[in-house]
Amino acid sequence: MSLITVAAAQMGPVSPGEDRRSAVDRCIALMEQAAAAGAELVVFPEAALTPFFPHWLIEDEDELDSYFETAMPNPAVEPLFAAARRLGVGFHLGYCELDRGPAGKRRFNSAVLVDRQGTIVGAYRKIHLPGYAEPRPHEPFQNLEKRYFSVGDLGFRAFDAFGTRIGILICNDRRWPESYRMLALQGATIAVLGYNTPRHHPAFPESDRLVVFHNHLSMQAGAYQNAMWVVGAAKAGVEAGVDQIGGSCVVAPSGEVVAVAETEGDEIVVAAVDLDLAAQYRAHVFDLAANRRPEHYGGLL
Ligand code: ING
Repeated sequence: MSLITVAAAQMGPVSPGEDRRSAVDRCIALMEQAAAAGAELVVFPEAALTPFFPHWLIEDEDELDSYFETAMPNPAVEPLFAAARRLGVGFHLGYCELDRGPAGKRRFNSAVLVDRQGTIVGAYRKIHLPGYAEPRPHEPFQNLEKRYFSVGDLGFRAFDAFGTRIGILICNDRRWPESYRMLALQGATIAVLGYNTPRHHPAFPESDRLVVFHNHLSMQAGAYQNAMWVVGAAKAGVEAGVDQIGGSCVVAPSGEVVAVAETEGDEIVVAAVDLDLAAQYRAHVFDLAANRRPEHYGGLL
């Protein structure tokens, strides 16, 4: 039996004006709870340090930049890395990244995977950016991810960490089967992800009644069809006027939700991840190497 105890660290709203230190202190408190419950890996949400600002139009460049981290770690986040080292707990953190590389100033919706020594062992930049670039003033809130972020340029990758291979996804990625498959083809046994998901879809209100179902359906299907565990952590509750779902969970390779949040606030959701179960499903149901032949798919997949 090869077990890793993981925790999805669901967060309630990060209020506009709540400074990074407050968000980081909440993350540390959740990490301490998770460590006390035996967790070795804690998964924080997408954009864990700020409100999900793509929900409104920001036209001032400096104001927009204020929601981004220019380095990871940095002085505001360092206490979380220090807590990880103190507690011997690794973590995934979603945050918004300002990159000033050779390609100039670029903004990404990003995440890092940090091992139990507090070392960054993996990084990812969100590829499936939902929403739109031009604001829709008639809608009650926006999703301006296509305006604020560049498409991630790091690809889908699995990282050697915690004695296995762990892949990172971010929010909308979890709805696309290709996301999990790209990780599974690289040997990932666990996918970790955070999300900010409104309860209401302004352009498709007919789907609102199914938003919680679709959240778990996406992760359950991804887990089962790729013989992997999926750990999803929500930023939940009414944040800057937008009601976001919780439902943070741990999903087994069987597709079963083995642990799920009960609140819409700060809450840890702990489960023992059995890597042997992923191996069983890979061996007996989804043996990608033996049974998935690209020629079956006309070169399209
Ligand atoms: N949020 C939402 C998500 O994928 C969304 C956007 C909701 C798209 C519902 C489609 C349907 O959960 C982010 N941040 O991607």
